[in-house]
Amino acid sequence: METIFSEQHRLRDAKTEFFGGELIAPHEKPSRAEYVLERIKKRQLGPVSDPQDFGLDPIHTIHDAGFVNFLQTIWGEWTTAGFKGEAMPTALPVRRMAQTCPNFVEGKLGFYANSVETSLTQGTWQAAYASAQVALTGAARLQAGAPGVFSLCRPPGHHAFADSYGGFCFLNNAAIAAQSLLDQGAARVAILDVDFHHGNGTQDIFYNREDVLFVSLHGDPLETFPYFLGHADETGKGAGEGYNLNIPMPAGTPFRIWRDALRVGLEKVRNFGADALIISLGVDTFENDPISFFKLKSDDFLTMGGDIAKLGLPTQFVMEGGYDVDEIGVNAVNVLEGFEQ
Ligand code: Q9C
Ligand code: ZN
Repeated sequence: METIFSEQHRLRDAKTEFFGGELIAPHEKPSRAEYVLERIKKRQLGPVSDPQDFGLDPIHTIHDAGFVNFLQTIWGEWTTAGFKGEAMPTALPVRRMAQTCPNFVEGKLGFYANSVETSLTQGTWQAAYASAQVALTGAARLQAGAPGVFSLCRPPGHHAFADSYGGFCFLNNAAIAAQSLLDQGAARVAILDVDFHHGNGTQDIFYNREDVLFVSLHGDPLETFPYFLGHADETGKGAGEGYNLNIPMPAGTPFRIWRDALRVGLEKVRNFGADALIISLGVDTFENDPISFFKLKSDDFLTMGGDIAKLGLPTQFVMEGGYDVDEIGVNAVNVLEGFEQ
């Protein structure tokens, strides 16, 4: 399988994540992608290619123009304002407050944030832009007839909404790839999100639509991030009714149970009649993940890939989360090798 990868991911190298009332070294760090790449080379998975540059237009098919402009300009505004640390909001437009974008940088951050652990830094936009191009290039490979491709995206994307960032995500790589497949002629695209966390941004982007099916297997949002979306009764709206499937699961879920949920999700994709499948590939379901509570073992990721392959659909894997950096390479590449076996 071919991997699409950009060195530009390193430009996202934040010093801080807001966690437990402290500013800690981020879980989402450059070594994550390097370890996955190292494993790809060790296992000789296939060629590693640079992305093409498709520009901003395909990003604007998913994201609000004001939000994209915010991501491009916020670091300059933050430093101009004289702040010393990395950019993060202090006030959020929650229930009954005005939903108007403020002029001052601190207010803009609150307006465009959906969670506040993720700081904005110099280079974040450039890395997020490159990550989206990695996703777009993978989609182009599927369009050209590849049966499978791996977009080694970093930073991840599934917590990015059309107009908000958070959860270590800025641009929604999987959503941008799905829309580009549709714009190149696919009639129906399915996104199956196997990251431990609910893909709240992806769900919201396609919630009213019948041409993109979204299926997510994740930790119950009553117990874990992103908390405010991902319940089983969220099934889509309007024309999109029936095209969203959430399968939340409790702490301690082992692969035996998780695999039953995968079977249900894959059956939903099969009945949908997708032309192509995008996997939001987080491996934070791993038993030793530092911020998650499922119990998958490294071998289970091979089985997962094999189960996905049985659908027989052109499949693009888009990297999302996974924070046990020592094992992220083995776990992610196991899914890809399981798919190809
Ligand atoms: N106590 C992705 O996996 N913070 N994002 C969790 C845990 C945010 C995860 C706090 C986790 C974001 C792409
Ligand atoms: Zn995750």
